[in-house]
Amino acid sequence: MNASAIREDFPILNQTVNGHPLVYLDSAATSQKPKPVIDVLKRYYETDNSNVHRGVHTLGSRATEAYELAREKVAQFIHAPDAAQVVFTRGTTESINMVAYGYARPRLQPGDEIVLTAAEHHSNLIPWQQVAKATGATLRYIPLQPDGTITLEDAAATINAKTKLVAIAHISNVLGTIHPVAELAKLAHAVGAVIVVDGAQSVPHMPTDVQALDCDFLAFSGHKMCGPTGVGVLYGKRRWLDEMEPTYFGGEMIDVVELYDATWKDTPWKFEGGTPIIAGAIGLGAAVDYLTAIGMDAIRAHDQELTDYALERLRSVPDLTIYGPVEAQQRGGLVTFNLGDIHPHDVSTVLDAEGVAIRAGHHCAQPLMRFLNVPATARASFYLYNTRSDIDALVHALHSAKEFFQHATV
Ligand code: C6P
Repeated sequence: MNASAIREDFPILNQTVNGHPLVYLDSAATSQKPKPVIDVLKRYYETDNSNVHRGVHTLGSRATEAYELAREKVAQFIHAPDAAQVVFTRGTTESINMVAYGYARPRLQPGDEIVLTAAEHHSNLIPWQQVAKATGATLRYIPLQPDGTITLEDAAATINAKTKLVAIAHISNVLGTIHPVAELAKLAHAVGAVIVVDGAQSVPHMPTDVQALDCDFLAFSGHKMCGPTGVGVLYGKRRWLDEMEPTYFGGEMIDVVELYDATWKDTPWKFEGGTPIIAGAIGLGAAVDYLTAIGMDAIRAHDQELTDYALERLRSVPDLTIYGPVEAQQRGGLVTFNLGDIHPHDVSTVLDAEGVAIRAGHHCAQPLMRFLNVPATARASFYLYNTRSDIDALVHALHSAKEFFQHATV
């Protein structure tokens, strides 16, 4: 994979920020968009824009065809058995909430347990807290090791006959930890529970096969995988999607409407009430084409190579604490750290002055910050357009930050 050539596809990267070439290391928050995706969106609005599944005119047919083709592309990308198992949503957060409201709330009751980890993003935590409050179910946490990983022994001890649902990120957005989802699915299924996988950080960065993982639900966002904002996916096993009630009611999702009752369309359209995210889905389809042409294995290998290099180079920065597993093979393409006792927001501000964009804060994972015993961290995250020189720029900027704050405190 030639990241330098790939960079050329991303017009936004070709600019200076504060007098320095932009070094974008915040793809875990949102990725940049390549020209082919931008072009597809532009062409859609210039030539095909119309509502879907309604009009019988030519533009309506074109838009509907493009929208449904995008569903097929996404299904192939994650190896879903059937495109009907791909529901377009606004993103990971909405997808998980749909499972919480449509699957969990009607089924769970007092005595039931929901298993998760303290490393979850708030989007894969708060919906389950709400389910627990509404149903009387209990939340149980698989303990974290000091490096933020979990062990299968602990998972097996936490998942028991009372477990009805396991919810876990495939890759943590803070530590980069890759969780053993396929093994967790086996543990969940052995006790009759379902597993909900938060794929926000994994689907953009590694090959995903929902059948091999045997997950019951998978949630992810288009904007972290070269697609537009405002579109995401809920994949589900056909049986669950068919049994689940829709979350939103109104136009588009109905079959027959009477004065006092109504029936719904089939899966997946019953979940897509109102005018769906047409351009977003088509843009996501283009992103899937783009990533597929490069190859998800190659993207994963590139992430790993950069993470390895970053872990090695960052060790040269005095006073830098790196969180998470030490081996790049155990991580996604990101590194989370703190520089001495300098607040990560200050670190990020100094880095920005050198054109280096990273994220600082609690990363929507406050319980994990408490586990790490820090208020916040800084995070550099990589993607297919990053190169070793981006990491060199990060390391250089961190040395500058260290020097700046040393002088500031004297
Ligand atoms: N994490 C980050 O900078 P949405 O916002 O719905 O597209 O994705 C939510 C989400 C859920 N799970 C995980 C593991 C995530 O990383 C995210 C988004 C961004 O880490 C924004 S907080």
